[in-house]
Amino acid sequence: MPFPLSASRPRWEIFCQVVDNFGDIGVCWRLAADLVRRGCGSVRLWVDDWAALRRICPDANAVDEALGGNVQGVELRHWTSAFVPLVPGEIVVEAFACELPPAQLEAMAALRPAPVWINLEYLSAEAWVAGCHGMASPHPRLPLVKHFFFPGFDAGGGGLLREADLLARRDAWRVRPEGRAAWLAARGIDSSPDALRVSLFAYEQAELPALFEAWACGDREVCVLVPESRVLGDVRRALGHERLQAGDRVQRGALVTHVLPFTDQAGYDALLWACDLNFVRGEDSFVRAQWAARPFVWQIYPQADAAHHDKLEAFLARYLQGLTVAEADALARFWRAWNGCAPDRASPAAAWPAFAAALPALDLHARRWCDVQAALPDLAT
Ligand code: TRH
Repeated sequence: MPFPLSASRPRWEIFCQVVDNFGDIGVCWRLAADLVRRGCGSVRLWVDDWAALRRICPDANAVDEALGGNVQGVELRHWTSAFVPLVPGEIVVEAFACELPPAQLEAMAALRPAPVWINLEYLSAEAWVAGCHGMASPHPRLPLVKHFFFPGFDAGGGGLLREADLLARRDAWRVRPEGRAAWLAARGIDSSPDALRVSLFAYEQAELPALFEAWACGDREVCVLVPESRVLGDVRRALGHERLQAGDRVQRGALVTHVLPFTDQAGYDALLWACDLNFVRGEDSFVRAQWAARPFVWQIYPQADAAHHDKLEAFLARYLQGLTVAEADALARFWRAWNGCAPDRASPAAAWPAFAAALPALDLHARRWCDVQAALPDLAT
């Protein structure tokens, strides 16, 4: 996508409005930090929800919310209704169609040459994405042109966020004693070597108690690591433990559950790397699970008009390629059950045995998928 850039190390300005949950700020903070680390220029990140930023990036606790400040080379600014523009960046990114304040647009229009203005869109595997990536949208009144940037899973889209050293760090962490073994020991996670280690990051999930019951009654130990998230209420219900909180460990038959505190993004990567199967959600954790190169289950962010079902199917259509019919069926049936859209209304508990049996094949498949995606240019590039 040819963007006319006037500077080799431009000033970037990213605007992020947190709609719900952590995905929006998760993506924006990751992008901002990645650009700085790669030496792509200076980056200013405006965030409307300072509390959400602090959870994703605990270093922001040291920054004065009113004044803003620097974390990992990124200039953090609180975007409030009293917004006053600074000298705009040469590249201005509005994330996920958040509307730029009128004063910002005026300031951008006064700049010569006009800034490159990018609308970073949500990730989707749907085929129409390639046709819309890079599309221009001139401002109706000001001399500014906005370009749409769509992340994606093939060369027709804008790629996925992947830090340059991510996969090398992951592999080193998995084998070094101070990596995975130390991480598990520090959390008191003492699962047997043949246990299935599962991370569970999810929205509310009414079907969880039945799945936990299936795991508790199974032959193989299932060690579930649950970072604090919206699913915790269902975990409490499933275990009959109303006060369950971070730091707790509960055993029911073959099921051992550990609740973990919400960590920074690096800590969340470690959780994914430590597990054999990852339940993820939304956008950013969904992508990180793919870089973890282990089987995963995606809970898509629900949309009112059920548009998310099409997005789920679009990803499945890509991801299932290369699996046998039986393996593909096992994965698709479990994923659909987890998202409440199985055509036969199967529950995750009913779909679990076939999915569990397919895990060795899905493990190889996850590695292959990761390699194919890693061969494409990443989003920051
Ligand atoms: O929080 P999400 O549900 O975000 C969603 C999606 O982005 C969706 O597309 C968007 O429309 C909606 O919000 C409003 O899930 P997601 O995208 O996985 O973001 C979670 C972020 O939290 C991700 O960056 C990983 C991070 N995280 C941590 O940093 N530490 C943790 O302990 C955990 C569990 C997550």
